[in-house]
Amino acid sequence: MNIQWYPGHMTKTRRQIEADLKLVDVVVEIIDARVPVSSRNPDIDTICAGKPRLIVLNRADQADPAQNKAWAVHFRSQGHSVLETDAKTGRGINQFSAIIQGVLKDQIAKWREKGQVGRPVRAMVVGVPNVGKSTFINKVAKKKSAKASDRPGVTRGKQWVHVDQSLDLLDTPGILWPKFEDETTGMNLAFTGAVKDEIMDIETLGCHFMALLGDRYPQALMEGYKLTEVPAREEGENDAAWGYRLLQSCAARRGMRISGGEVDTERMARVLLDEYRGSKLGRFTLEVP
Ligand SMILES: Nc1nc2c(ncn2[C@@H]2O[C@H](COP(=O)(O)OP(=O)(O)OP(=O)(O)O)[C@@H](O)[C@H]2O)c(=O)[nH]1
Ligand SMILES: [Mg+2]
Repeated sequence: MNIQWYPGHMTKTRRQIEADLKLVDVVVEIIDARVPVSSRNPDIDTICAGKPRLIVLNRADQADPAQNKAWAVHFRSQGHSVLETDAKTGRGINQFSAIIQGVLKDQIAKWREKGQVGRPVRAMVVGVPNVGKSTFINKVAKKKSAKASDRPGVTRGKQWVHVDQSLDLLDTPGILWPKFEDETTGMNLAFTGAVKDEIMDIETLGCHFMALLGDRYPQALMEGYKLTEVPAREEGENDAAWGYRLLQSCAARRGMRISGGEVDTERMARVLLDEYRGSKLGRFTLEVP
């Protein structure tokens, strides 16, 4: 499954981010705790090189708690400051201000020397689509300033949000990059909702996600769809084929049928992805450090 999504508005946003970088003191890179590698945009790394940066491991509530810890340790070992958050409920958000002050410690000391006491920190919030940038900003600001919704591509232009006298945040539209390194990156971004569903074949995506769950989280699959067992992968059977059989089993258990009595695998694929994205199947981290 070769997934690519890089519409014109993302090219435009990329240029905007490059231009606005000189207006900010720090970059807040929000990544998805479920896919901490795939949700790191290499373009953002290139553009923002040289700017102080904070990595926010958002959607921590949807990822495996032990893996969240491991990923935080991993990024810190690379010299990054890391904050773990659940922007939906606000968990972790109250540590944001202190961490930012820490990241900019030297800068703030310099401002003080120059007599610029009380200069507000300006931070640009960047990340892949749908990772929770606007929700994060709203939680930090304690008001619904930025539009947020559970699909990718909601924020369409940049927006400054004034938090208080010490902090201003710049919300930006989510961006991807022109060519994903491999199939897995594209699929991880698709599973988690960073890629628009309309550009993909959802049934095929569902097959691949079923195979991933069958391999790594069979227990969750059995519990979520009340299976007595997960049909075993046959010798040489690929993800698409095995995943399709798993979709059939789950659709049968849920009584999803099309006229004529056949199981409705396409509907099952949508339900699977909806339930996963809606945290109904459990907390899974799809990439390990
Ligand atoms: N469970 C969970 N849901 C979250 C979290 N953060 C954001 N969401 C939800 O994810 C959806 C997307 O959030 P947005 O804030 O619109 O994401 P965005 O990164 O601004 O998206 P774009 O503007 O489209 O790039 C919303 O329905 C949020 O409620 C989180 O930490 N945990
Ligand atoms: Mg947004």
